[in-house]
Amino acid sequence: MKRLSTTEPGFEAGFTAILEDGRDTTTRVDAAVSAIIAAVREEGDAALLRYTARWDGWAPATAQDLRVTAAEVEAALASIPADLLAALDVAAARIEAFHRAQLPTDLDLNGADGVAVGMRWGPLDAVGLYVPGGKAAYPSSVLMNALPARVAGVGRIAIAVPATEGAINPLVLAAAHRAGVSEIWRVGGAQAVAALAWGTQSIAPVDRIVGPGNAYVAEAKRQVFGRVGIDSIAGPSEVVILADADNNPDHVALDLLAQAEHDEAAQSILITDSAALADAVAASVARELRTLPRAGIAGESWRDHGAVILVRDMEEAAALTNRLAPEHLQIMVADPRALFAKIRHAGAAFLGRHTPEAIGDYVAGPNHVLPTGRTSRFASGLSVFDFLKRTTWVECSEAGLAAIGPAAVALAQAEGLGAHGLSVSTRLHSNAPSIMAK
Ligand code: HSO
Ligand code: ZN
Repeated sequence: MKRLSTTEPGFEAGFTAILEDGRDTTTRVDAAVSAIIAAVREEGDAALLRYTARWDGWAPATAQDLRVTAAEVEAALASIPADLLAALDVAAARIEAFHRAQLPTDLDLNGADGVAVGMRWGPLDAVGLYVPGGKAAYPSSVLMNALPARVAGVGRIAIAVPATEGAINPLVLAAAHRAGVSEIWRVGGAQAVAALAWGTQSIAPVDRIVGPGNAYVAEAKRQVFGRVGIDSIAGPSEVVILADADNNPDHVALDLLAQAEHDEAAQSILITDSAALADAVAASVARELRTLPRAGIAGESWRDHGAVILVRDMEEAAALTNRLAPEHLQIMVADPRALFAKIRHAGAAFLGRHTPEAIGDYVAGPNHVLPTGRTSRFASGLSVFDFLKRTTWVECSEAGLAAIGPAAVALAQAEGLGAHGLSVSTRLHSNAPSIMAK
């Protein structure tokens, strides 16, 4: 863990090192991935069966075995304790409601000049959601990815999730069911992404692929981009916590560790104007690391990427936060909204002393798929907008065309595009519509 103070001479160098901490250690797998995609495009299901047998530890006999049946989903639901299903429901209802409130309205500008213009929102037809297998399969992420698509009105949502020995985490199936997913395929890796993008005999192609995955999945999404849309490629998670002296150091410590336990490459940063709090939090982190189940991962993240930054005042804290542009930001001060007003770059903010980031991971409502690696400078978290697109429209009356047409003709002439000019001017000078009416 790095300790910095803005009053010390070496601060700028230390802070720059944090900004440039290249935490994404994705290995290069582009050649392997393009071979997998080529095989799926060429052979379809046969390639999926072969790769599944080779890498997922079970051998499907036919492509039908790749599809999770309704009976399997029912069995998964029956195997989950009622209180856990109820928790899933609390989360789903809140996420759904928040995303429903995001739905935009169409534009319909009825120009007095006889030219009406507008913009109409519409859902994508089909979306593929990749869900990692094993331990990285977060049911909460299934809700966060699938519910916005559902709320946007996407007709078909297909999930791809690798199954170890043929089995899938029942809570993932329950989350998919609750989110109204149409199809679940027991297939993973780059081959799953290829199948969703290009289609096979069994799996119909989708229009956009979202969801996290390992290096192969991320590279496959990059390679199918253009054929289909993709979401952003997520890097390791991070949190910045702004906290004044009036905080319980154990709360702050656990909030830092909640991020650190995701990944050895995760980054947790405390920025405070209280040296006493900084010391107490550092001590509490060390204490908690003795008992946390994922202490290995969290400890490594904290040691290699963690930081405690002492500032003169919270104004300075806001300025540093804007340079960090963190994925998650907790603001634990007396007037969090006033400080939040000074923040320009953060994927999601958690305001006050009673709002740990973990509440946003599961049940608050806003999406937990957020821009990492300082990309909140230009990117935003997942929302219904990722599953909607816009069609603009124009409708000219005869008088409207007469009013703005000559300007189009002049510009067409300047661009040397004769047919463009004529397609407008011929309408300006012809009275064909009134002849037809006679
Ligand atoms: N904090 C993670 C999301 C997550 N946490 C899922 C727990 N489960 C990235 O925003
Ligand atoms: Zn989390």
